[in-house]
Amino acid sequence: MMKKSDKIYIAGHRGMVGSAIQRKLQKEGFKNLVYKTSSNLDLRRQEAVERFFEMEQIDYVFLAAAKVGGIHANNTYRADFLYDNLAIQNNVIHSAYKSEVKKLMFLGSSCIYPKLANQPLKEEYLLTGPLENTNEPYAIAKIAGIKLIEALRDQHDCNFISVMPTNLYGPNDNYDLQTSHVLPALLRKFTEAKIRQAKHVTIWGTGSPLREFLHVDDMADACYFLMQHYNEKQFINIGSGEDISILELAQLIQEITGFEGEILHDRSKPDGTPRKLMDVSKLEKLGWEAKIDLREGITKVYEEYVRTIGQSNNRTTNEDR
Ligand code: GFB
Repeated sequence: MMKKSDKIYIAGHRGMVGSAIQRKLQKEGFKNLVYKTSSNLDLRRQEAVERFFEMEQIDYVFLAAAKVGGIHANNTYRADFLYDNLAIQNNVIHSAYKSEVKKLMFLGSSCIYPKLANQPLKEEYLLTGPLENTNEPYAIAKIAGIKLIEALRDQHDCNFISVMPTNLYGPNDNYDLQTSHVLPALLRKFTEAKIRQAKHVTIWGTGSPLREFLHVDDMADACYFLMQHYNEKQFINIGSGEDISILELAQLIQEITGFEGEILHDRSKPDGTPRKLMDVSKLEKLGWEAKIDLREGITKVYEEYVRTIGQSNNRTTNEDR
């Protein structure tokens, strides 16, 4: 069990996932938290990472640093997604082992599963078929991370674990329309369309792919729970156990934002995996389940997003004056 005085390093604390873990640990009363921004410590640089771990003598690591993005970013920056993620995770995991970190949690993704795997996705379906092409580089990197953790456990008896969260959303998400995931992209598109009183919003692909979404605060809660209670070699899924189609998601966001126009499709954009629903029975058996319902979670994020737009508009006005 982590003690309140233990030194905990959250790699990637400025991202949506790392910042949610930071909020959770602070709420639980952990004070000895270590962070480094990427300009202070580039996790792709082996020597720098080794030096950092030697100096800091860290007890626990949440490895949430990664190059991430939506379907278009994954498919466009294929070399970066493979190289950056392999470099980051190799350096952090290996240095954590060398400096005798008590426990490390490696965060992966639901895209590690074969494109056409049976649903819901059970942990044992890993490497039973070909991956989805649009995110193959990212998935290969994450699978390498899982295998490195397993091998370190086998060879050196490290208590390192891996968790696989489903598609996430929440505060500090990326709203860039070219590189973001679907949920923040649609929130932005519908909000802007409503403000401009546009006649339509265009979503990518057919709208038929099914996706499962989990609020990042639920994910952080699960990570905290698993860091305290889970010590197995087998990685474990984190999800809500429910999915919806992209068109249904668009309609839900349309309703939340109050946009009254039409939804159009850009069919030149890829659909990606037809379905990615996690089997969360292993996690539920341990006593954890998601608490934030999708409509409630999106409404909260929408309100935060609108506040941020308001703040940046105010800033611009003040600076203009
Ligand atoms: O969230 P998303 O980019 O990634 O897209 P994946 C999910 C689905 O939403 C795809 C559709 O079928 C998209 O075509 N979609 C509709 C849109 N409109 C939009 C839009 O405006 N923007 C975006 N981005 N999508 C990623 C993987 O897969 O999910 C990563 O590439 C990772 O490796 C991550 O696993 C969680 O769910 O398809």
